[in-house]
Amino acid sequence: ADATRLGSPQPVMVHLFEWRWDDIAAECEDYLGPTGIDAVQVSPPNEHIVPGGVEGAWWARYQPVSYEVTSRSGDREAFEAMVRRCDAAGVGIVVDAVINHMAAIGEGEGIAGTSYSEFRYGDLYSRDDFNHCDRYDDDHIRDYQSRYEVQYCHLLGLADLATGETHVRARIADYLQTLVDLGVAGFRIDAAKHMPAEDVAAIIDRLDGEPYIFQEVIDPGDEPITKWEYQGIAAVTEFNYPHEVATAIEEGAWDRLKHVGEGDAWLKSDSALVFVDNHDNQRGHVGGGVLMHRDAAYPLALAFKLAWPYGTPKLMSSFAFEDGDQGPPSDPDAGWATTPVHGDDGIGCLDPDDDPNEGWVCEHRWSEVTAMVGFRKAAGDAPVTHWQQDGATRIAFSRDDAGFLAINGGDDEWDARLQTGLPEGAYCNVLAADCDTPVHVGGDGVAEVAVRGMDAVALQVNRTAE
Ligand code: LM2
Ligand code: CA
Repeated sequence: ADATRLGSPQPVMVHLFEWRWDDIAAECEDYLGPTGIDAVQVSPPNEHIVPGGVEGAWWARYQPVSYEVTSRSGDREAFEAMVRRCDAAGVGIVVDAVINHMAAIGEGEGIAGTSYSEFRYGDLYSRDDFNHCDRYDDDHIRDYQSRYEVQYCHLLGLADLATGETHVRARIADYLQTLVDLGVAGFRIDAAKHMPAEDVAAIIDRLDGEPYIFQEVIDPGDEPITKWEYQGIAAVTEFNYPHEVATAIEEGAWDRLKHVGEGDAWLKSDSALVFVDNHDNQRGHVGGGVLMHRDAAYPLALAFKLAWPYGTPKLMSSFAFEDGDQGPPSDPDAGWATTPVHGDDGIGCLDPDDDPNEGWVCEHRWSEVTAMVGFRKAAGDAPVTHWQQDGATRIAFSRDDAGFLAINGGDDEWDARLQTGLPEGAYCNVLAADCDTPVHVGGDGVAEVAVRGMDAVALQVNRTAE
């Protein structure tokens, strides 16, 4: 679970959900590389269904038809160019690998023209390559308390691959190896909980190269299959994180954030992939009850995440939506082709103050976010010191002698003298637009800070006023 494989000691990842390969390439050069974001999680690059009914639904990407590298985001040539350009900008590509299943049982044609029918996907897989759990008429997963059902029946009716079989493992590993050979930096293993941990391990063992891998295991804490089973293989999504951050903030108990990552219920820091929201829970698809771009407290939650030294943080970069099934901004006349973020015809990134139901949100470009990415890098591996709080809504902590963050989750201004670990000096609040009102830290490390309601102040050692 070595996150430094992403190319830096404290890597930060962003999920450019449903972005086109060409746009991601440009984003690596224009924003991500310069900001210090190390990696991009991209939507599944392989051939998927052409969504009917729900026009352009995003979840078409989670229904593979073949391992051909052609998708709504672009073709193989565009994918390769993106990997090259991002790599040159110092940004790794992390592929969302949908390997537990193929498209929903049925028939149709994929986006690259591959035909499929019941348990047959082109020349890739046929009936014997699938699990047939023999529990119900349709063999869909119903009982999440049954380990067997969760791993051997069909998740949402998606044809469940027999990942215990050597030849199925070999096909999946071939696909992943092709991507490693193209230069991708890592993988998100989709629906890992739905594959026995030993199957995931066996597939990964077949790969040459050292990709960074994180496994998506949704462990609500009361099911037989747990995140602990996967921790020894590679990193794992820590679903306590979005839920604890959201509930602590919504309940006005910001002081609980002090315990994020602490104790037996949490994955080890270097095994944990952490996030405030993801593409599923921001639209209530799997869970919900999280903070997202629409919420006023979201930038503060992200500031906390980027300042808090637990786990490998992933940022969500969303498209706005009204309907949870809605696909990305796209042009129905062009066969649901995704609208570019960059370029003359692109609708560009939304102003964060707008609240429309369509458009690219680009949370990763928000000034608070880019500032806090810089903070995380500057803080390095400095430990948390000087935790302070005033009631339950006002919290502050240092990253030893490298940084300091104060968050005011209340409505009234918080004027306080707070202990930092910083050397004496006049510091810029990196979350402010300018450095017109520097924060003074005395020789004793005490800072005089004024934090407006629902706002934060962040100081970092290399950012002093001139
Ligand atoms: C995941 N992780 O384990 C993804 O993060 C999640 O986004 C995927 O579900 C899921 N697992 C399968 O890869 C999404 C979406 C579902 C959608 C599936 C497949 O959340 O709603 O299911 O992708 O496209 C859709 C329909 C559902 C239908 C299913 C099969 O929404 O109603 O179920 O297709 O036709 C009958
Ligand atoms: Ca399975």
